[in-house]
Amino acid sequence: MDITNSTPTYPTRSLQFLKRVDSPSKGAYVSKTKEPAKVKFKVIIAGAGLGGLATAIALALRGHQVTIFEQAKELGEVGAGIQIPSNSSRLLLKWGLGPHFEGKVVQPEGMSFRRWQSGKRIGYTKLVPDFQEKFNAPYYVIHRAHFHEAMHKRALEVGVEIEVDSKIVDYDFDRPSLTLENGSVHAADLIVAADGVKSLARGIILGDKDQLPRMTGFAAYRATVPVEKMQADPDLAWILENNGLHCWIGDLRHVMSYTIAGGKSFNMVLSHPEKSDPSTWRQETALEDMKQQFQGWDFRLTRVIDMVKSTIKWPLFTGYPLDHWVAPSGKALIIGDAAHAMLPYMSQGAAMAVEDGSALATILSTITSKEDLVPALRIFEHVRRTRTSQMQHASLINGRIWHYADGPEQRARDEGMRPEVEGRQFVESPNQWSDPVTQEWCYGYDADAVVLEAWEEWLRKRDSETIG
Ligand SMILES: Cc1cc2nc3c(=O)[nH]c(=O)nc-3n(C[C@H](O)[C@H](O)[C@H](O)COP(=O)(O)OP(=O)(O)OC[C@H]3O[C@@H](n4cnc5c(N)ncnc54)[C@H](O)[C@@H]3O)c2cc1C
Ligand SMILES: *[C@@H]1O[C@H](CO)[C@@H](O)[C@H](O)[C@H]1NC(C)=O
Ligand SMILES: CC(=O)N[C@H]1CO[C@H](CO)[C@@H](O)[C@@H]1O
Repeated sequence: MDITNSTPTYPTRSLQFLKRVDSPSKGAYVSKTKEPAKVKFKVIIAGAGLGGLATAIALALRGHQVTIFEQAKELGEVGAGIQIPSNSSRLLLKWGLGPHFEGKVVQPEGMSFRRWQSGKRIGYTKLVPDFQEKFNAPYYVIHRAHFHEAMHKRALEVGVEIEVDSKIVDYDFDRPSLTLENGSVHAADLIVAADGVKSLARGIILGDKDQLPRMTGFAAYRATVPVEKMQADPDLAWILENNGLHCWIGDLRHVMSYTIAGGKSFNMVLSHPEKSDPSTWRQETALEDMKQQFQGWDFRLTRVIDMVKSTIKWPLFTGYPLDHWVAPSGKALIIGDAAHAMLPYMSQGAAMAVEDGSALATILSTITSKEDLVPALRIFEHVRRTRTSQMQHASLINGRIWHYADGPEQRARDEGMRPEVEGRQFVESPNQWSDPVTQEWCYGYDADAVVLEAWEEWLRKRDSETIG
């Protein structure tokens, strides 16, 4: 074995410089992850959300034949923002979404955490140029509708067929096939269900092992305010400078905010405690309730909240690591929120679905015979289940770190973030965007490389067993 060339088996930063020798687009894995598939599959995807579209694009780019069935009459997303962290943007740009993002994405200069009452900055992660330099990809925020539209356009460009107004009412995962509401039956080599948190496929694949995503005791209001309105107020204009992300944190509540729509709209996600059943919520009172929840917070924040004309209240669920994602036949699986719903506190839900799609396309394009489909899906399931359950956990942990009432934990937390605000060196931070170890795990993750490595290891093991 060539020891000098093998991956270090201990934590080290001593080889970091190697990452900067060549631009990443010339790296071995990247070229490998662009190779066309050796076996071409006919794939049906259930659901044209961000996860379904991402998976469709990744598969079609490798030469697989992809059809999506979507129940909605028209494609689209809700009117709110979404963050696209570096390791998701890296994949999306590789898939050619760049031109569709132009004029739509915003690249925030940094992320600031703020005290709930004074707005004083207590934590800070510099994103530009740091994330681009460290993780070879920008950190974007975007309007969900623009993100969805970009994905939709790219999917059509690469030959994906999308059928709207096509509600799936049943699956036969042995064949595999699915039945639409209008009675038509559609078969394929593989069915990928990206049908969201209320997934029909999940229950069929897991049977009595199914675990429904659970309420977390939190809900979020989502709202936007036109940027001109804020610019007109001298107390508020600073919030818009450099398109920064700002997160006010306090007792059981927080407000994550940033500018979307190419800089025209200010987006907020306002998380607060909520134990009641979503079916009892009344959207008519949501606006008033929202203002109530944040009374006494930073007067500049509440002034922005007062500018909101309408809001939607969302329940916040988290899933738990599921027993399996792949049907016993090995011809169907769940991905995205269907497989791993999570609190939005790491801003990684859709990013995980993008990673799922990329990893799936990569492993399916490496196999050399249809017989390898089943083991390949098992390896995929293992790798992705590990990654996404960790992210579910990290999201829950942010709910703990951010939501302390004023007191000893809050003071220790704020003290722990102080070096990053003052521009001093640090080796750990309660801010999970800044903590060096969390950061490397979260944004330095290469979904394609990890799944390929696991697959190659499985192949080596199989080959040595056949020979032995
Ligand atoms: C408040 C909030 C903020 C968030 N912020 C971020 C963020 O900043 N960054 C991030 O990465 N993620 C974020 N997320 C998470 C992200 O929105 C989700 O993880 C992501 O949208 C999931 O995509 P999906 O395709 O798996 O599911 P969905 O978007 O739910 O798509 C499922 C699709 O399947 C269709 N479907 C369902 N059933 C059927 C059927 N029977 N037949 C046909 N079609 C069907 C649905 O109509 C839908 O189009 C946030 C979530 C919330 C709630
Ligand atoms: C049912 O819907 C599908 C997809 O939208 C379509 O292709 C098919 O022709 C429809 N079948 C009938 C019988 O209407
Ligand atoms: C898939 C992907 O974009 N992976 C990148 C994540 O960031 C690291 C840097 O830490 C790159 O080396 C990977 O290529």
